[in-house]
Amino acid sequence: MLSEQIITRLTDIVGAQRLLLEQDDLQRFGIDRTTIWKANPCAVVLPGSVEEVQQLVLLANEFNLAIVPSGGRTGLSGGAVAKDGEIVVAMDRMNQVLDFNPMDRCVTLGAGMITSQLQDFAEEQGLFYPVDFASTGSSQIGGNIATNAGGINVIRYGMTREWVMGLKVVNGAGDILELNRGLVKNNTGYDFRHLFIGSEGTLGLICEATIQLTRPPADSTVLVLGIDNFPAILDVLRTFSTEIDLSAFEFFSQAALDKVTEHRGHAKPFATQTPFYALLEFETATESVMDKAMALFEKCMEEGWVLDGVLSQSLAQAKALWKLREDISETLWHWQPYKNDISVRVSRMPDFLREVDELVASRYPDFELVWYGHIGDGNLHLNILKPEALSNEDFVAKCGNVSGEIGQLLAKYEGSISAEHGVGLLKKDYLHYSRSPLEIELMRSIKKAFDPNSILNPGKLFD
Ligand code: 2HG
Ligand code: ZN
Repeated sequence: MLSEQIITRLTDIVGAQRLLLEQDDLQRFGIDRTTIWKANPCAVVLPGSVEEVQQLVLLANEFNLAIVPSGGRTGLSGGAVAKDGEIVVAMDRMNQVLDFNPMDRCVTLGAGMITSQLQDFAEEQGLFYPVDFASTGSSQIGGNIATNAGGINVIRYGMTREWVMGLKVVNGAGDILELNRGLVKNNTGYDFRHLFIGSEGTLGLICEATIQLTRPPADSTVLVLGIDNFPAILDVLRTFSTEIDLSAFEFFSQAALDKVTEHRGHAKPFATQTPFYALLEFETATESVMDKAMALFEKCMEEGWVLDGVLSQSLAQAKALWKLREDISETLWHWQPYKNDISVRVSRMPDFLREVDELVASRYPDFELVWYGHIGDGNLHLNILKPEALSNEDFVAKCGNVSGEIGQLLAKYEGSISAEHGVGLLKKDYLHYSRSPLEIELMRSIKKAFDPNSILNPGKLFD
């Protein structure tokens, strides 16, 4: 419960309309897409300017209040969960385009802008913002930056980090920092911009961002291939990527395809059933690319890697094929999945996946695994489905054990316990499998430098 004094101070900063204290609002703003924790913030505030954000942070320091920065709350690791009476600072109102320069192809915007609005803005300017994923309709740019969001085009365009040219942030001490100011070249020591990207709201609140836009791609074609076994997916990846610039190389298992076709009513790509499917996308500006793709497809069939395939003949068909991959995450909510978002080097994926399959089959035989992900980036989304007989608590506890065992395997394979979703609350107990004790200690020192009283997103990333 907040004291009258703090309520008055919060109202002075954002105005009574922008201070939300009703249970409905607390529940809505206090949670992300995870289902493990319960929302329990003490208040939600909606600042309208960088100065208001600064005032809020100064107030939090004065009264030792914790702040949870909040974007579109589409996260899958609990990074935006407010479960311990924190104040949620939601950036929704700071969503305007503030500046655009066609020469620099840079746009400066409020961190609360929805990702798809940035994509639309770019298109209106004849340009392109290439970071793309299923939740672009509700995620916000600030959240994308705070988690260094990845998505389906990383193989070609990289993660969010690649597109951030500048940031205006309020750190945990309440200072306003302008980082990099849109410069392409700026070798003046430590680049704090990159520290804030992926910091999950633990160092500062991202208020404004300057984003690089690029030339739009030419029309592209989607190819879905039915693949005989997991190692063969990598043969296909190598074969295609040495000859063609791929903009996506995704994969999913037969189990994922079955669930998405049954529950969404999507048509199967072809009649043949195969253990795995790969989805490739590439620009087809010239006939020769298409000829090359057909020749590579035939080679993969001759080698026995690929058993069947379909090539999109229209934009509508390309979109329909993408749905088979993009709708998997949403479909799986039906089975209360426990999510793992892990990566190893692409070359190590077959051995790693085999070891995880063997581990789960021998130690957790009642668990169904659904594999899919961004295989071109070495990123696997392993979803474990809850067996009906198991209670929620027992399932989460058992999955925690699985994560520990997968963590050990990841340490052996020198992989990451979080490829693109972030650490948040869900993965912090496993951070040490990917980062050394010294690295984690250095992270703590960095947090102290930017957030000396630990008021920003405490308990996220590490304790
Ligand atoms: C995707 O690639 C998303 O579809 C979500 O990153 C993955 O829900 C998941 O496990
Ligand atoms: Zn993903």
